[in-house]
Amino acid sequence: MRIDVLTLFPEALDPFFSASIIGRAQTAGCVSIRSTNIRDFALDARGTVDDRPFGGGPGMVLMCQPLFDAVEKLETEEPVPATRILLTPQGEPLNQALCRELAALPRLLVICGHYEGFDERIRLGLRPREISIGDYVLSGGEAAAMVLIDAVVRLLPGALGDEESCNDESFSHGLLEYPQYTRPRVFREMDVPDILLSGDHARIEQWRREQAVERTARRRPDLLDKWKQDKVDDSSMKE
Ligand code: 6GU
Repeated sequence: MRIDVLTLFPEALDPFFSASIIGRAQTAGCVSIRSTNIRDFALDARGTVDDRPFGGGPGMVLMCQPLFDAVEKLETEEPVPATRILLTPQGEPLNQALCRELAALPRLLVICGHYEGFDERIRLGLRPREISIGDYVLSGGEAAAMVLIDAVVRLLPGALGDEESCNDESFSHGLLEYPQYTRPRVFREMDVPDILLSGDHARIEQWRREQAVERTARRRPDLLDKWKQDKVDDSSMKE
């Protein structure tokens, strides 16, 4: 997969893409991520990319021209068609299903904004898929780009050490993860549950399942309802 990020702060993003799982995924050849400064496409020497809003009001608005030029330049550099993504709190909410959908695409072009807003013609002219990472306001799209790219890249084949550790986690089955323990068996008078030391893999499996359901019921009843519904849908499909 190829990912381009258009941002006014590439220096904020680049260290994140070089570190940890994403860095390793790039070294392993699963993904190639490149950030480009929107300011490089300004036409004047001062690097102007924003201007005051028509109609008045506070703040500055990201202009069309630098962004259109940047998108068109990046897209013609390579023949692989890019899916344009605009990060905005007005977008569709990011979830695991959407991450899976994005992970199956050959190329993403992620646009971060860092100003009070975009010229509306960026939406109308570039027709990006608009995505939000949650119901709160960030000062810019950079943190959202890190979230989205992390969540997508870890799903790419070969990005994680072993495929197991990806499939088993929260949301893949629609439930939150079960509790995990490692050594020592007792820490500050807190014991590891006996069943995990029993060696009885069938019962351990069942216990983990129960813990996951119970934890989801208590913390995220909304997810549990959805999980139950999906199970019903699955079994009626098989009939
Ligand atoms: Cl994608 N951008 C900004 N600026 N704020 C957000 C967001 C994105 N998602 C949630 N809040």
